[in-house]
This record gives sequence, structure tokens and C-alpha cells, in this order.
Amino acid sequence: MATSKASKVKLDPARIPAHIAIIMDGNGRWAKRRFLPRVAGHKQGMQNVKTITKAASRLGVKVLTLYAFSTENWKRPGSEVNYLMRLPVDFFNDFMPDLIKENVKVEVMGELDDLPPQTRQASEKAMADTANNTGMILNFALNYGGRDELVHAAQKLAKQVQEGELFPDDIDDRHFANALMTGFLGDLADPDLLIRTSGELRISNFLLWQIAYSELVFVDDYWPDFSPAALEAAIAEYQARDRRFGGLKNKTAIFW
Ligand code: V0D
Repeated sequence: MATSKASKVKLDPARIPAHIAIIMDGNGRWAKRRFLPRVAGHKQGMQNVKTITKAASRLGVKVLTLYAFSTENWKRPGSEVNYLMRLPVDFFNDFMPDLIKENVKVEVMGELDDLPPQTRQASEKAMADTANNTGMILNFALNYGGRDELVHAAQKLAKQVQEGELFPDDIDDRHFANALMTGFLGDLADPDLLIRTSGELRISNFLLWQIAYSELVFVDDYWPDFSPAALEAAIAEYQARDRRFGGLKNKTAIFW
């Protein structure tokens, strides 16, 4: 069901999703609707990252993973890619004091080696300057692709086998999860809730392994319009669902 309710909703503070992942779609359409260039949408989208980061942190979310740039986004016009690559620099320049104040820890996952040096340096500085923060983890997926992540995990495990550190039959769920880029998140690696904005009903090569049991919520708002109230509505939708992880949580309640 698509939710874009901005009305006040009641949340159960004991059941706030620990890990929320968001596909921040619709920045270009937001701009087009206002007769603005696409990059104006990206700029507004970055402002909204700040708003939603604060809102999520205050609600008690432990990990917020944001899809900032996919391995497929290089196909966009060069001028747009160049603009996007400056956003981590801008983000760092005007949001770092707030992140420190909010005790938010920044992480960036993806193929960072293929990024322009300034983009990679800004990402690394954001991580370094917030490394001692103990609050919410703000995890950017940057030059990230779900299949690319799986391929790299397979290579990593194959190398461990080749080095004699691991037997093929020992490769299990836990080893695989650990070899992924989200391995550092440990028990929090799998999102409880995945939100996609802008009305598209696809995963688009975002987290693949990790969303096996995630609740999916699709909202019609373009990312720059996705408000803290809309975030709360998405969490309310999550809380209204019955998560079973393939089993039956309340077995005794079913008779036939
Ligand atoms: C544009 C909407 C923050 C989606 C949000 C390089 C697309 C704004 C960052 C960021 C982007 C990344 C790493 C970091 C600090 C900030 C960002 C990109 C795009 C792609 F350490 N917003 N943002 N990165 N957009």
C-alpha cells in the first residue's frame, strides 16, 4: 500500500524499527515540477537528508541507510554526475556540527575507490570526524550496487578458502552476511523497514540479501517532500504489520 499520510500518527516507542533503509527517489521530478534544473532537486534532496536524519535519530532509530548513488547512476549526464559528486563535500561543510551535536555516526559503503578524490575524501572525513559518536549510524550507500556487493562477498570468501582460512562447507548464512558491505553492522545489518519514495515499486539493485525479511513501504512523495510526519506514517504502517520471518509468531492462536 502506498502511504503519503502526513497526519499525526501514534507510534509504539517500544517497536521503532532499529534499521530503516531509504531509496531517496524523485529529486529530478520534484525539480521538473517546479521548472527547475534536476540538480536543484538533488540540492533540496540533500537538505532533506538532514531533516530526516534528525527525525530518525530522535525517534530512536539505530541505523539509517540511504541510497545516495548507485553503480548505475554513472550513466546520467556528466554535468549531473559532477554535481552529485560535490554533495558529500557540501554535506560535510554545512552539516557536520549538527551531526556531532546529534551524536550521529556517519558510515559510507560502496566502491569508494572509483569516486573522484574530493568525494572520497569528504566521505572519509565525515566518517573520521564522527567515529567516536555513539548514537544513530547514518549509513550512506555511495557507488553501491546490490549485485556488485554480492559478487565482492563471493570473491572475498573464495580468497579465504584459497588461503586455507575457510572450508567451502563452512560457508553459511553468517559468513556470507559478514562478507557483505553491511557486515560491520553485525546484528543490525538487515533493515526492518525499507522505504522507497516517489511511487516507484522496485528495489533497483539496492540491498538484496539484507531485505529478505524487511517490511517494504512505498510512498508517493518525492524525496524532497518526504517529511518527518511521513516518516512517522511509514513507521506506523510497519508497526501495523505482522512480521513472521517465514514462521508463525503466534502459533497457539491458530486452530483448524
Ligand atoms: C542526491 C538525495 C548526501 C539523493 C539526497 C554522491 C541524491 C542527496 C550525500 C553524502 C546525495 C554522501 C556521503 C557523505 C556525506 C553525504 C550524498 C550523493 C548524493 C552522491 F559522506 N546526499 N547525497 N551523496 N544526494
